[in-house]
Amino acid sequence: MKNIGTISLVVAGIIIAGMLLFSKTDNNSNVNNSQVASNVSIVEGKQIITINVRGGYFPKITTAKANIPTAIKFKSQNAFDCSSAISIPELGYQKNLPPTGETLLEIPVQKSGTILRGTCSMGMYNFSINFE
Ligand SMILES: [Cu+2]
Repeated sequence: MKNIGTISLVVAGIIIAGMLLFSKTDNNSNVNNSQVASNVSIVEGKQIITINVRGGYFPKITTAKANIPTAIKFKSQNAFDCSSAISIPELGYQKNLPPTGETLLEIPVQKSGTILRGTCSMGMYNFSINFE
């Protein structure tokens, strides 16, 4: 029984540490979300769409270019929630992202008018990428 007490103390510590990290980085993510197109960049002819993962997907809606090679970069930071279990049904993609890290997903060239939608495994959080 002593062990259970110790474990719950450790768990509580981790949760508190996580909450502190959340509150520290919140300002930064707000700045990123307000810059509409800042999550799409083109590097050496390849379009990189960055989606931030933690308690959901940000930005929720991305406008990207159609007809060019594209990759989606999932950036997770302390994503100890179900948003790390990501799925993009149109691509048959399903993955458990690391709680913290970057995961690059190369996707086929998309036609104009295509909308890719991603969700967490529970369908609670979602995001979409519109190709124009
Ligand atoms: Cu979920």
